[in-house]
Order: sequence, then C-alpha cells, then structure tokens
Amino acid sequence: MKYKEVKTIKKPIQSYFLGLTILIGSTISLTFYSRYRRVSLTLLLLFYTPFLFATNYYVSNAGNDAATGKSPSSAWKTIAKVNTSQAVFLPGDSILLQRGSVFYESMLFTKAGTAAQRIYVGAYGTGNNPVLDAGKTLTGWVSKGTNLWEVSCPDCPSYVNALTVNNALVPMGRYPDDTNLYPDAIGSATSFSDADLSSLADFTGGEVIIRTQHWIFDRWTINSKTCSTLSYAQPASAYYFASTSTYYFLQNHLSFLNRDKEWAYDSVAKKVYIYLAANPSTYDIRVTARDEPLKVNGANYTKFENLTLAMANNLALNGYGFYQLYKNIKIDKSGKNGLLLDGANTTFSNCQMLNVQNNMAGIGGPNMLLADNLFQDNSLWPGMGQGGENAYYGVVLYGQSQTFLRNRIDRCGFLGVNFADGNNMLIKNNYISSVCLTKDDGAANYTYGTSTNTNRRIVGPFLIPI
Ligand SMILES: [Ca+2]
Ligand SMILES: [Ca+2]
Repeated sequence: MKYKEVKTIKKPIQSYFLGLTILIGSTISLTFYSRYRRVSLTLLLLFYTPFLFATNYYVSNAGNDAATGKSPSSAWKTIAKVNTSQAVFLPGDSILLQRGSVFYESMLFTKAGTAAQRIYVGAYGTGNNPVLDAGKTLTGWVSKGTNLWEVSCPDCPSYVNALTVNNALVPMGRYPDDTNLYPDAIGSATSFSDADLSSLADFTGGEVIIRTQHWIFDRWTINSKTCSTLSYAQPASAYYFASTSTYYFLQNHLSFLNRDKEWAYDSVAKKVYIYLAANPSTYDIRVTARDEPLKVNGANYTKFENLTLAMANNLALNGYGFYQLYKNIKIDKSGKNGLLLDGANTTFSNCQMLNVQNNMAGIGGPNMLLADNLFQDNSLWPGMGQGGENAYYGVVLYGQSQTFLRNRIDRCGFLGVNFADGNNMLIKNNYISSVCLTKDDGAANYTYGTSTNTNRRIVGPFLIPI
C-alpha cells in the first residue's frame, strides 16, 4: 500500500529529492517524510535508491564507440557497441538511438531489467524513428546481354529472400509470366515430365512452385532438367506431391528473366541478376542481407519502442522472454517472417507490419497481448513465401490465455488470425479485410481445435469484407 503511495508522487519531485538524498542524506529525506507523512524513511530510500544509478546511453550514426555514450554529444556509433555492452546495462537504464540514424547492423539484446525497473530501448532526438536495416544496396552491375544485368554479392546470405527496386518489393522472375503449367506425367515423388518444358534451356538451380493443395505452394530447388523431365529436391518427409491436376510454375533462374524488374539469385555463385531496360545504377536496388535485425533473447522486463526494423532476410523481430513490451515498432519488408514472440506476459501494441513475404506473426507462450496493431500487404506473391504447411500465414496464436484486440489486418495472402490451440483465447474487435489473396481454404478468423480446448472466444464488433 505504501509502495503505491510513493509511486503517485509526481516525477519532478522524485528527481529533486533523488539528487539531494545522496548529498545531504537523512536531513532531506526527513523533509520528504514530513511532507508525505504516510511514507516511512526506510521505504523511501529503498524505493528511490535504484534510480540514482539509472543511466541513459546514446547511439548515433555521428557517434564514436570510444566515447562514454552517456550524453548525445558523446554518443556511441554502432549497434555492435550496444551488443557488447550488455553487461554494463542495469535495470532502469535506457539505450536511445538517434532519430534519423540508420544502422546497417543487427541488435542482440540479452540484458534483463526488473519488475520495478525495466530496461528501455528507444529513440531520442527529432525526425524519423531510428532504423535497424538488414538490407544491402547492390552496386557494380555489369551487362550480361540485352536488358540483363549481373552483380556479385559475396557477403550475401546463402539465400536472398527479397529484393527491392526503389524501395518496393518485387517478386522473382518466373516462367510462364502470366499463366501456369500442368505436369503431363508424374515420374516419381520428385520428378515429372511436361512437353511444355522441352524447348527451354537448362534451368537447373532454379525453383519449381507447385500448388499441391489449395493451402499449399510447395517450393523446391530444381536438381535437373533434361528435355521435358524435371527433377527437384523434394524431401522424403514432404507430405504433398505433384499430380497432373496440380499447376506449377518456375522461378529464380537467369533464363526466366524477360520482364522489367524480374530477378534471380544464384546462391552458389552468390550473384544477383535483374532484367531492366535502363542501367540498374539509375535505380536503388537492395536485397535482404541479414537474417534478424532485432533479437531479444531472455531479456525479461524490457521495453522496446519507436524503432523501425527493415529488410530482414528471415525474421524482423525475434523476441523471447517474460514481461517484455514492444510499442510503436514498425516492421517493414521482410523476406520471410515478421514477428516471433515466445516466453510469457509480453505485450506488442501500436505497431505496424508491412510487406512481409511469408508469415506475419507467431505468438507462443501464455498471457500474450497483441493490441492496436496494423498488419498490411503481407504474403501476397505465390512462390515468395515458404513451401509446405504453416506458410503465408497471418497472425498465429498458439499459447494459452492470449488476447488479440483491436488489430487491423488488411490485404494478406492467406489466413488473417489463426488460433490453433490454447485455452482462454480472446479475439476481440479486430478489423480484418481482404484475406486469402494468394492461397485459399483459409479464413479471416481461422481456428480448429480439440474437444479439450475451452473458453476460446471471437467477439465483435468486427468487419470482414473479404
Ligand atoms: Ca519471366
Ligand atoms: Ca503440361
């Protein structure tokens, strides 16, 4: 009860007494005691002491890692410095990235706060929120023939999941451009023949995308192409198979590039190819190059706010821990997935997630809350999401006692929100529009379950103009 009374004291008074308490000790504390008679001296000191040591650390593109980091004029320069300073941070500390700065690095945050004092990671200054950008700009293009261009990218990842031209995602080049093909005959679990392929040059190393089910776009690397027969790297564990009634198309090979902005990535040679009538140097062409721009691992009682996570190759935000808060985080363009939260009691609110190519969000663990978020333009291209089950998903809730409240999901490739398991689930007052744009046999609010699940509720009002 007394703890609560102390918390209601306005912050300027807190600050005033904080500084003087350490200088003059009990005299000032006694003054405080006399003004707030119900607060004991002992409680006062216990409550305030930790604040005495709270430190702000500043990080700016204009900074210097050799500086103290403790003021804007002595800011650190890199996220690497933040990553290696985890042992320095204490509960109550703030790590502030300068607005307007763009960091081409990934943050790995592991330090926990306490229930009374979170560690805060956010922004300072004016302008756009700071960006953790996992992308890489491609320069040094060389001509490979009419409208065809090539660039080496030795430090690109083993698989490049996305490419942007002037800040807009574009899908890989495909064949055929506007239609699909059907196998003529199935040879084995990993091969088929089709007369439509016989006139094409060898495209080994490319990919075949097979619509094996309404809810599946399987995606396999092509092992060989001889005349009309295609063999591909479908693993023995795969569950669905091509048939003469499953359509397919081809992508990610130099030989499929014949339209403006079609591209391919050769993961062996580490080269990117693009088809452009104009010289690529007149465009801003980027690829997703680092897997996870923000990973929060075991950092309990932390708050992350006012950050943009861009161009993740794999997963924009990977959050594991307890009692974490994420607010006003913008996830923009992910080659694969947007958000993974696991642990317990974490809140993700007032965030945006745009242009994620595979799954929007997977939420595990109990007592998670997602509220007032926008999920828009996700998993919109056949072939650019992942093969098999559990792909092109919206928000998947798979813990216990989770709440999905007042969110907006607009234009997504498959399911909107999916609560596949868990008791005491509440899906309330969400706006979900234009789902199943890429695959079907899904729904805006999708669930299946067992007879043992209890208290799973979808509560309106909600609007689902599919
Ligand atoms: Ca094409
Ligand atoms: Ca055919």
